[in-house]
Amino acid sequence: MNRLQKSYTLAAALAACLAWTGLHAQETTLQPLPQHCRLLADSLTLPDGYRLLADTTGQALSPALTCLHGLLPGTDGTASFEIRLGLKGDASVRQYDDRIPDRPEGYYLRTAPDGIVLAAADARGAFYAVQTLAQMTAHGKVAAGEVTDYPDIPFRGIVEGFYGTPWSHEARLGQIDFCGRNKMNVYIYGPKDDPYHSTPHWRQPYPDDKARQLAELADRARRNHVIFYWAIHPGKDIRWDEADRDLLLAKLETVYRCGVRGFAVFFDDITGDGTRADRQAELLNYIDRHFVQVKGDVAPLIICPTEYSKSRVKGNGEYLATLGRLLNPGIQIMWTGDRVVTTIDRATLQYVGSLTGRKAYVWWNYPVSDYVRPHLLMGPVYGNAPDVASGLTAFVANPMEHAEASKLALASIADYAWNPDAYDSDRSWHLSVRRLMPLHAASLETFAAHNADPGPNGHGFRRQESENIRPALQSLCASVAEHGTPDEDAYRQVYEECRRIVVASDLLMAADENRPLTDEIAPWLACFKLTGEYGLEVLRALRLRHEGQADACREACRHARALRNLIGRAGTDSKPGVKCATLHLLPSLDILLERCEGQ
Ligand code: LOG
Repeated sequence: MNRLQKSYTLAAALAACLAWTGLHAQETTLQPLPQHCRLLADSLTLPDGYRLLADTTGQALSPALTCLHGLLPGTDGTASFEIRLGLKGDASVRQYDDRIPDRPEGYYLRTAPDGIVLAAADARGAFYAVQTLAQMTAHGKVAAGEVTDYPDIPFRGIVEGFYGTPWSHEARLGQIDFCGRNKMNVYIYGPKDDPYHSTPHWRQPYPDDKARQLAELADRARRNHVIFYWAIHPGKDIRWDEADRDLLLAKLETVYRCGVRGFAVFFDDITGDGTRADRQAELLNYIDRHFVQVKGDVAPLIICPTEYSKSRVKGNGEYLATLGRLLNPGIQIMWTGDRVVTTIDRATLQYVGSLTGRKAYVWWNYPVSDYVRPHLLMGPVYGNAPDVASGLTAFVANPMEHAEASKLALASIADYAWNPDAYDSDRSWHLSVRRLMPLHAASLETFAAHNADPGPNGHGFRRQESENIRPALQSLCASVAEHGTPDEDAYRQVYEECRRIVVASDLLMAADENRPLTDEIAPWLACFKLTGEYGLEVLRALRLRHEGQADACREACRHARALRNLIGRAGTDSKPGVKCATLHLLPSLDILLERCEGQ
């Protein structure tokens, strides 16, 4: 029985039991979706004060406690409502020990009229229990019920590994908090355009201000139970000699002194001598032996190989086989799948696993848009297989240079990586939209639904787009092509969608709810509004033509054509070439306009 069936059976049993007691189970809005969850429709009113029973296991629980105090500030030693927070074996939660999943990062959470239990397998699990509690809490009330939870994939997170303007320091701090809230435990810092990460300055230490920022990121990561990895990309000009090896180690040492405790070496997108598997393995093993093992508090090393996707593998895969044979066990090897940009399935994991003799550390190239910069990739996250967990150790995603807009996909990726076989892309997308802009969710959803496909690209990676209106667009175009008369129902649907687009653009542009996001996507919002206006004018031309009002139709066509030209010129000096709705909506409107212009 797979997990989906398991949960379903549980849900059916529960429904029967709740029906008997006259209660209704609440459809969960928790994200990532927990493994097992039973929430009742009736929520509990939280008292002003509560008694905290938490064992102080050194510093381990401090991120969880800080988060709990932020959520529920009113500790009161005399209150009758108890909150118990602890790890397996702690006195505070001993009576719940057998409910704690025997899995890394597992936790058991129970909210009931007499109190709350947060009992975890380890410190990160305790932190995640509090994150789940936070999602169950609103306006002084908490959903009542039980959650038993753990991740299926051990490492989940973000690899800031794109070409283009690296994220700002503020954006990174926000992303690390976002990781914590979404139960992601890895952030890999490797922006291609940081000169101290790659050529020309990988050999030099960071200037003081940048070093201070790294220290701040590492600290923020610790507070969120995120492993902050710093990556170096030396392969464009590395010399395989002691001098460069020592410079590289010295650089790692300077970053270590900033508080960073995770390191990666990237050899992607290089040519020449840097691509040699034996030398790369020798360097990584040297770092492992003389740095990671000596320090004792550093996470396992990660390498991004030169042949990081099946499409890059030469011959019979000797390169990867060499890495697999030579690299110390425990060193993680990244993999983007059969192609550079593609979805992940079991077959690709088996392929790379059999070459390297270890599970893959997946670098997923989504929602990265550095190869299609005019587009935003904000549609549902779909296509990865549900049965991947046994073939990989990690699933980290490479985002867009737009940090806030990336959060839409990243929240779903966190959801998928936590519980892949129960992942539902539409459910996840709707929830992620709501998290980003709860007050403008409908508008943001309209925007995101039409900003999904990357357009034609060298990787052959495409996404569905405008799915809600696609059938109506097809019928409208077909009816006009076949008998010149627009199908009424299709016409009305497309008209309403274009109205929605104009309104959504205005509402989002005027909104103060999430300025970092709306400022970031402002050039696309302007283009999106033009697209809606263009659609409305094309439809008006179509109606006038149908009514036989030739002159008025011509005028409408002129205006529509002007709007179309403005769409073609959309963008600003800093963001040239902005594209929206290019897969179905815009091409359909173009066909209709040409038809009207042809009279
Ligand atoms: C780069 C990456 C880039 C991505 C998408 C890897 C391992 N490396 O083709 O920096 O963001 O593709 O364009 C890459 O994916 N190379």
